[in-house]
Amino acid sequence: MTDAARPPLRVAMIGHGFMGAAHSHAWRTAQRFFDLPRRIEMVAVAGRNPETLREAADRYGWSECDTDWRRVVERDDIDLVDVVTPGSAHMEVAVAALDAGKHVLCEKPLANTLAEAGAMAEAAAKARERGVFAMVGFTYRRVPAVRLARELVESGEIGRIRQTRAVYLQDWLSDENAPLTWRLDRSAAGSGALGDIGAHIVDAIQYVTGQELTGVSGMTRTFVTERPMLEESVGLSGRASESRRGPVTVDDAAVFFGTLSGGGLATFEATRMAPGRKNALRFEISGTTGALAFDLEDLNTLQVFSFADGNTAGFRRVLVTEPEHPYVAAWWPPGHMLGYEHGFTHQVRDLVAAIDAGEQPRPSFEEGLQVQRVLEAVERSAAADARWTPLT
Ligand code: SOE
Repeated sequence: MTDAARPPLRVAMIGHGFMGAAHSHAWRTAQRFFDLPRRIEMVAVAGRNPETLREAADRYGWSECDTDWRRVVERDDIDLVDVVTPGSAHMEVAVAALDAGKHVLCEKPLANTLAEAGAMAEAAAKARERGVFAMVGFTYRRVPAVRLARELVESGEIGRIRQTRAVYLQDWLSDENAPLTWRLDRSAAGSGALGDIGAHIVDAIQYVTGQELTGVSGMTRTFVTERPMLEESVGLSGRASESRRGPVTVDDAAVFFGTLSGGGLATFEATRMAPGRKNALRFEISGTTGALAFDLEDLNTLQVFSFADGNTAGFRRVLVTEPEHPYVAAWWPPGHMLGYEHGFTHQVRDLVAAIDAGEQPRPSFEEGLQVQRVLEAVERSAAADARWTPLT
């Protein structure tokens, strides 16, 4: 059981869109399934629009709401600030929270620019000296099959890594009349498919292999350069205006390849224009003695191949739903599936455990900065016709 005698961890969330819903669910659920060292109190949520804010607070279970995020961040009765705003606000909110002595969880990608990400990593390093911690929300690390992949690589199961291939495919922008949401506006989102979903595959590959990308070459495209303005936001998209249109200022797709610090080669593709693919984050890791493959649209399984099992056997489909698999014991009996939201719940579990132990939760802002270096290098390479670009 979560220790009721310990002081609670009092949380505030800034922003309340799609990610706000996923994070709220996690804050509420983690202590019901995992034995957390501290009880969680969902104290306050902040946002700009008083009506949608009130509705979000009631629906997702926050006790209070406030349209002034600064006031919330400075409150004495808040221990942790969860940042789920568009990327353009990450730096300002996260740095203010760290300066005010609050632990921070910040959605990915860490920031919209390398300079902002650098300032955030610096603020996090200073805060750490005072026992205050920051973490960036690459939640897919907490999908049991992804964590298992990491453990198998670490234990030498597939030998030395030679190649990795990763794609993140969605189709919600295939329709040329899908409206201009903030995710299509460079000043709010920083980049398009590259930062939104490319960031996930870069992190997944660096995490699972335990290696960093050292250089890249890439290209980006914006296939639809103008779209109807957004009248009303609904989920990832919304209702499009019939008369007003505006420019798309981010990429629709990015393809790139890079070198890994262990000497291997890595390829990547991120697109929100792959008809039929809804949320297909897929990767395959090829080592000297075996390989691993994962598909988020089939997230309870990991494909494992080992030459030791017989060269003709092909990949084995491992159902990652046994109690010995990462995080699974806290949930259902074997074979009873987990979903998208569980990664967020596991993230809260690991974050609270690390804070309580006085340890740096992972991924740290430094790890978020490393992903940002990759994204920035891809953009620089793409601007120079795919020129080879070492990471700076
Ligand atoms: C939208 O493309 C999105 O919601 C991303 O922003 C999330 O990070 C990813 O988990 C799913 O797709």
